[in-house]
Amino acid sequence: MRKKENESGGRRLSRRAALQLTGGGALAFGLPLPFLKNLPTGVMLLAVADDTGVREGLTVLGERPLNMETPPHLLDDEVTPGARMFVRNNGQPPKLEANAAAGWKVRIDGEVERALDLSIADLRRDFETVSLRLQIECAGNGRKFFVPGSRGNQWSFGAISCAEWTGVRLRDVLQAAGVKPGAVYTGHYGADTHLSGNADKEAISRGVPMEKAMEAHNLIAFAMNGNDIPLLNGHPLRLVVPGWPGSCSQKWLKRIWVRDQVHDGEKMTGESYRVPAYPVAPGTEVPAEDFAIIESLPVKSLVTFPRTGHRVDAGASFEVRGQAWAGDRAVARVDVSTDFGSTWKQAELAKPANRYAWQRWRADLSLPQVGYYEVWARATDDAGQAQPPVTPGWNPKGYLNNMQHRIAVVAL
Ligand SMILES: Nc1nc2c(c(=O)[nH]1)N[C@H]1C(S)=C(S)[C@@H](COP(=O)(O)O)O[C@H]1N2
Ligand SMILES: [Mo]
Repeated sequence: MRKKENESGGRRLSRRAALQLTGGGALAFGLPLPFLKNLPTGVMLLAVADDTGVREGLTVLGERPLNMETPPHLLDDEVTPGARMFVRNNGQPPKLEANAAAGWKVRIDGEVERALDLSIADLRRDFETVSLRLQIECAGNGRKFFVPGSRGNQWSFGAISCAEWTGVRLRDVLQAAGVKPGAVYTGHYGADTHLSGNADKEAISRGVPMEKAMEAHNLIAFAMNGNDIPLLNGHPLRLVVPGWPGSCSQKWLKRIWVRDQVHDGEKMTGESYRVPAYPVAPGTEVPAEDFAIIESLPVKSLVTFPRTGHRVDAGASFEVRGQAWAGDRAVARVDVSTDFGSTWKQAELAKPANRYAWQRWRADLSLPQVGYYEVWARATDDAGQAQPPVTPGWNPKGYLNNMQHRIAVVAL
């Protein structure tokens, strides 16, 4: 196999190698595969064959499982394209046949009047199809900045997306199954496999309380941005439960088990997606019984333009812009500062395309004299909660870091 370095230090596939990998498919030509060397064949094939191509410019945080985040300047699109979606895998993505969608079924069972086995054709035929722009953010986004740190993917700012998802309402499907009065929680299952290869273990299986499950914006989605869902983002069927930890949005969805108790699947217990129920000093050992399950994610924003390191003329006006979101809440305002938070200027803030879509913000700024500046952005939600300038409440696994994002700008 011919090897060629690209600027990110990764390798490019030769045309012949790409043909061998994809069995003749043309998807991988010329795409960089920075992680090629260490990937087991199955994942490599999936990455090569993913219909977004290999996601150029994303930062690979881990290869097994494959995890990548999107630098803020690549999150400037109002609707995140597949090629710029972060990827968070807890296990090994399923190896899918080309026509996996045709034979796919999802089972709804447990505390329901009638268990349902639904194909994607059934979902399309029996339920109203809706399209919504929905945020998915990993609860560990920002983990990298906690001190002391914790194991797990060292996400900085880029484990967030807002794509347009098309599917049916989870609520409508649950109602068709007939939720029994004893229903407490959902439990979600996907077709990916545990890293150990043990078929009896789930990579991840999380859920939400019935009240959240019945909220009208949760989708069982079969399309994204008007196309098939990319393989790495859950093709051919996934849940999207916006505003809560991304881990509630099961990819490669096979089953929703309606539980008569709080779901106790993989990564529902212990320190996974749970934080101390009260504020603790950094590094504290917290007793197991004092953890609470994370629900809505906190208010947050990004500066997506310009890219950090930008140069402007002193005194000249320049545009800054970005995205803001607030879990179950809406963003009420965004302010920006060029003097390390001493003074703030209110940005223009767009309404969300729909509830749970992120909100675009922009401001015109100028820098008084030649020198080094930072642009800080601070979003405030409709309950008056604003982003802190530094890491908020420390917790053992480094969840819920909604500190302000800042970029460097140099005035010349
Ligand atoms: N089946 C399955 N679903 C999953 C995961 C997974 O590992 N397997 N990861 C979850 C986590 S932790 C997050 S943050 C989101 C990420 O979605 P994305 O990879 O499409 O960006 O998917 C969630 N759904
Ligand atoms: Mo996540």
